[in-house]
Amino acid sequence: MISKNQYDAIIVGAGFSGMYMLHRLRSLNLKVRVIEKAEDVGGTWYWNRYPGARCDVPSMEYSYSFSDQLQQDWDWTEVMAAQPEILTYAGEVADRFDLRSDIQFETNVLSVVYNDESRSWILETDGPEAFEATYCIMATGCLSVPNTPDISGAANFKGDIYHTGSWPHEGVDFTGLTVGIIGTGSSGTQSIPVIAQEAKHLTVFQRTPNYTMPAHNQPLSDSFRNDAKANYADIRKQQRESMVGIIGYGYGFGGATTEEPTESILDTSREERDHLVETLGFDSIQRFIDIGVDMGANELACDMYRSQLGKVVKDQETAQGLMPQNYPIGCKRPVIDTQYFETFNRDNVTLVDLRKGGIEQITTSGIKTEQGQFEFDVLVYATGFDAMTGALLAMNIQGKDGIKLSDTWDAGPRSYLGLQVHGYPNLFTITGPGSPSVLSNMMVSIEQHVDWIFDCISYMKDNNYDLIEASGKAEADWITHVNEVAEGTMFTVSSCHSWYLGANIPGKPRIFMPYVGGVGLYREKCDAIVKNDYEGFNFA
Ligand code: NA7
Repeated sequence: MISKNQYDAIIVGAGFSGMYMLHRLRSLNLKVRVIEKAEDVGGTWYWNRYPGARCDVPSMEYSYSFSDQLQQDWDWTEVMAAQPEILTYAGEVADRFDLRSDIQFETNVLSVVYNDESRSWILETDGPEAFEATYCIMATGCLSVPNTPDISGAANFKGDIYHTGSWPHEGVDFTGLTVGIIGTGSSGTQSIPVIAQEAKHLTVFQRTPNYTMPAHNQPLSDSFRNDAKANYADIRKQQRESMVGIIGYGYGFGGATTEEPTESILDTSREERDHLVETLGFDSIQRFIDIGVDMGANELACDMYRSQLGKVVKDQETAQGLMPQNYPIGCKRPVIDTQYFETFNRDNVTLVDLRKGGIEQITTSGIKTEQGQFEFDVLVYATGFDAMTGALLAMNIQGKDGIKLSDTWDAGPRSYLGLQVHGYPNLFTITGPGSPSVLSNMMVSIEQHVDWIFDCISYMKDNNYDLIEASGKAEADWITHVNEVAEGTMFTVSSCHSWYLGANIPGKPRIFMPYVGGVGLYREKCDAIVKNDYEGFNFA
């Protein structure tokens, strides 16, 4: 017999958004429970333990700002932190604010159903208990459902198969093994150089080459850290008002430019561009203002990029294979790397450019492609995630009148501000589709959404409301706005097949999901809506 636990709020997910949401709601004296699938906190950093996993945002900025004591006490060791350090930080936050006592670990949510009569959400899990709550807050992350491609024969493979997005906690020892890896997005680009150092041989199966930039990661000095800590109030303010929630505090090591781009690439001569590549390498393209807004300018930058790649990779056939073609720089999420292209100069690394012939099947001992058979002991999928909507749709959410989220989002996600969906009262999505989310420093966007939801629930308490729902019109207007600002950017050109558009998942509707307007503008809009008595939301 399933017992039902009554709560004011249920939060699903104990990553950085769920932890902070719990911390804030406790201060309202609400009865709150967090449900988390993993054995501990950390979200994406709990699961993504693959070799080389590292954040691509400077660590001084990829951290909570809500507690000055926390940001003063914590010492990041590198410009961009590696996964173990970020997971330790998440654990420290859980300890410091005693969060674990209100988190139910190792519990998977199976369904989330709105009860029209009791005006509450009922969550069933794979555990013995069900949960009922007035508010249901989805802190389920944007990149939390691994995408495992449906390649025939996978079940026959005799060796171990791993996915970068759900890596074994005990690690994997590749010493003496031959390894195949599918995927050259951020996870592949980070893990390939590290696996190559350990494995006997590494075969990289690449469907689309990526534009990746050198990370220039470095240890942080005490003086740098102390300076940042002394300036944290200002740094945080600038982050919140910026475009992507990053001000680049910590960039500039190893030769990367920290200067705002000022030049037009269209005004440069071939000789000037060659000279820039010669002196600055891949970083040379970061000095131009127009490559993000003009396709002709973008193509010139792509040429500079390919020219540098041809210099770094010694074997010219491999270099050609690694060169991105026919889609613009900036349409996919930027990838940064440490010694990625250099890794292809190693004798124990082979590139299989799937543009010359795709994967036919996985065999007992490797992968058969249209170019031939490749043998290895272990297979790694670095094939990404069902981004932004995957986790929400996996939970069988049903709103008012039994409507299913999978039907509401049949043609792609719909939402007001990425915070609420019409027809799903009292259900909030932290960094949901339609908000800056994955186009930003997630920490900045998470804190802004959590604070907004906290203020909203406080307002409801103060005004004796127990129900909030986004209006259908406000939602429709917001979607129009999200589409308008995305139009004409590199993100939506027809040659771009990014996971922002859902293009990596067969059958997923192609629609641009995040909000391009920037975190500063987005915050202003959210604040203005609040000032205007929560314009676009209905209360009861
Ligand atoms: P990504 O960026 O989605 O990369 C996945 C990679 O896997 C990409 O190169 C895909 O090629 C490739 N892929 C996916 N399915 C297949 C099949 N069936 N065959 C061959 N290759 C395939 O995921 P990541 O985990 O690397 O990064 C996700 C985000 O995490 C990243 O942006 C950071 O924000 C952190 P494709 O390009 O689709 O041709």
